[in-house]
Amino acid sequence: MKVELGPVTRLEGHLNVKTTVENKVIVDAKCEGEMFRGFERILQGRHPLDAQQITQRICGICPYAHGLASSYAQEEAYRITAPANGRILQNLIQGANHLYDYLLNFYQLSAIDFIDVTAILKYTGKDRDLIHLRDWVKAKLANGKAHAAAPFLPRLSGDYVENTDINIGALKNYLVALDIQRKSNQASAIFGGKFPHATSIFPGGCTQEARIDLILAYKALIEEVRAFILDTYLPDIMAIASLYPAYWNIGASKGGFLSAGLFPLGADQDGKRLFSSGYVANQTAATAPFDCNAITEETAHSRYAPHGPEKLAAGTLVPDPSRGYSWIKAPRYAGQVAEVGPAARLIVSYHHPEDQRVRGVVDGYLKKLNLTIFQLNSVLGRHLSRGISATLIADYLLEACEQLTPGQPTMAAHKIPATGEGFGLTEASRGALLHYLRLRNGVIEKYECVVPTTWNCSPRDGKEVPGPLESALIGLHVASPEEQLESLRVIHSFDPCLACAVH
Ligand code: NFE
Repeated sequence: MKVELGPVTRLEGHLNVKTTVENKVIVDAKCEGEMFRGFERILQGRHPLDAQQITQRICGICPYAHGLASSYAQEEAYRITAPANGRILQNLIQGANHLYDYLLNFYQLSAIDFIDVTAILKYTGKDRDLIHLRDWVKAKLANGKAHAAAPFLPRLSGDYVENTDINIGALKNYLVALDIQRKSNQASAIFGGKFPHATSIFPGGCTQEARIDLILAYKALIEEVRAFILDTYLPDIMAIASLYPAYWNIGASKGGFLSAGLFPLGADQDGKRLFSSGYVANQTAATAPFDCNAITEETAHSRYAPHGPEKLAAGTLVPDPSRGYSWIKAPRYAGQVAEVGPAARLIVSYHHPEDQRVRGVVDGYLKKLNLTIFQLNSVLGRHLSRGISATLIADYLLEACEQLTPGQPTMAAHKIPATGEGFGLTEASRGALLHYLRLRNGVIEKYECVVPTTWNCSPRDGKEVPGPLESALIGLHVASPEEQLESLRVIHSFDPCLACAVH
């Protein structure tokens, strides 16, 4: 039977997944990005300093990553580098955004695929937030308006957690996590100017100062967020993992793993990063350095004029709604499908000889849970990878605050050349993000973005190879073919953002 899962909720943007199910097993899956956007066209002919502002509008969740990728690309085109303070401030803005985003994915978007929210109806305690939630859900049900109790009800049927205390504890943390996310966003805004779209991110650094009062305010917020990550977020991931161990082996994508590297540790964006860049082939330790020239995009099944694999500098964008099944293009790395995101980032760093710190922390979890590194390529593996990344990032941000030198410059001077080109690489929370820009006569002649969800929700390529999410769904057993709670768990583990994917 054929079952459409769209519009898939609890993600950003417009995703449909068309599945074919036989004997309760998904035998085919197609991810459809359902809306065209066209940011790359909007940028053509504009002044390059518009780019780090306009590209942030691709998304309200990961805007700083777009602003930074654009700034890095412009730095390369202008042949400048940021002063040490400027690079650190860029990292501080982006890092707090990662923490917010991981908590959002787990509590608001994914956890209620496992938690039984109806447990709140049995709540008899004194917590004001939970009493409020209970009475709100009760009132909706009493009015026959269960459909209005979104995002909790209605829901798909399935094997939700049975223990009432665990369910109610998780719902409490769902509410607390909202407050902690606000604190992360406040921290970003201290140096970014505001959330979601930062005014201060700029090629060559950051226009905010490295003032002591700002640094202390930032640290205080990140310390609170870090405490929540250690005391609540990681234990909640472990609790779900202990109840659903099968999900360490469910939802694996079939391609390789790609990371663009995150947080330059010196002023040079091409130098060492906290999380390294690279490509790792599935189930092997075969690694390759990240090479922008190995990236192509193709449109065999996308709603654009047909073309085979194109390098970024040559990339075209001619919409054709009569073709294909998705507005997402099909990016490939050296011709291979690649998963990006928290699991891919850890898998790449784990195999990188210089990333001993990441490897040590990841090894600790793998040993404790009796897992292999490639089991991070799973539903639980992606959630654990976000949790591990959150601890590493929070620690790094606090250390980085100590490396700022108050009073020293945060911006490099620059002169915009008439011609030039540059690549900007970073890891958005959802994975590898690449911006390419080329200048002619001092304006943007060409702009290309290759975005995390473009990789993960890629349609088939010209060789009919499915994208990562498609391949993770094919072979999945579903208890109810019509509802497919299991598919939703797989999809949410990738944390798709369709606004970004199509851009
Ligand atoms: Ni719109 Fe984004 C992240 C980027 S994902 S959220 O993370 O870039 O495609």
